[in-house]
Amino acid sequence: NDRTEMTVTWLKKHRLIYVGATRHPFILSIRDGSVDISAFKRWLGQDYIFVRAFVPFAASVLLKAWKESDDSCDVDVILGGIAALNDEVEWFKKEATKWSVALNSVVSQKVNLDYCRFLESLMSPDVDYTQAITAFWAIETVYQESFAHCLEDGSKIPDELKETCQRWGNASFGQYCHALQSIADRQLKKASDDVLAKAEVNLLRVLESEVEFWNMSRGEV
Ligand code: HMH
Repeated sequence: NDRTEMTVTWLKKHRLIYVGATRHPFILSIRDGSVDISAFKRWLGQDYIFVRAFVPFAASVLLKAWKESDDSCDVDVILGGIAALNDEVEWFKKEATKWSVALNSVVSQKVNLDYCRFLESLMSPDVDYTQAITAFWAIETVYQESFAHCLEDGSKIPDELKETCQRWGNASFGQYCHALQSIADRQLKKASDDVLAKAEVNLLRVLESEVEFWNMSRGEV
């Protein structure tokens, strides 16, 4: 089996679910301007909770890169991601004020709790760097692909949602996702069959969780 660009092979193999995660009706509604503002506010509150759990996960990936990677550049890429998360947390607070969402009284929905628990399971020292970086890449990439699609030609995003789309859809976030993808591909190339199988299962779990997260934002679960 050819292991060059394993991530590309997997996204082709699991294309339906990937498209489901990156072209979800919620995202399409932002793109065409028909988005239900109460759904957007629900997403904002829930994603703030998710991002707060994503920070320690990112820190765990950084730690694994430092311990297990042959290439010290990995740490720099991940550190850049953590720096962006710092801005992101502040942005959520500002955005919540703008939309009158009280972040401290948002209750985590089941889908979000399950996703955050999955992140926590990936923080375990028993999960190796290859598995962790592959999941990390997938999580960031779903948002990048989704919001970049909102910004493509022909979109009718409401002005007050442009900043949200820019946050994840901008070109430099795209480059960061590509850097994560190269790292994941390099690690997957030299992984054992067992680790490879686990990384693929985790990828599917991420994609399913992302679809559920958008569904939840639309009030469907
Ligand atoms: C649910 N997935 C979810 N939230 C996010 N903020 C990201 C991915 C990207 O950081």
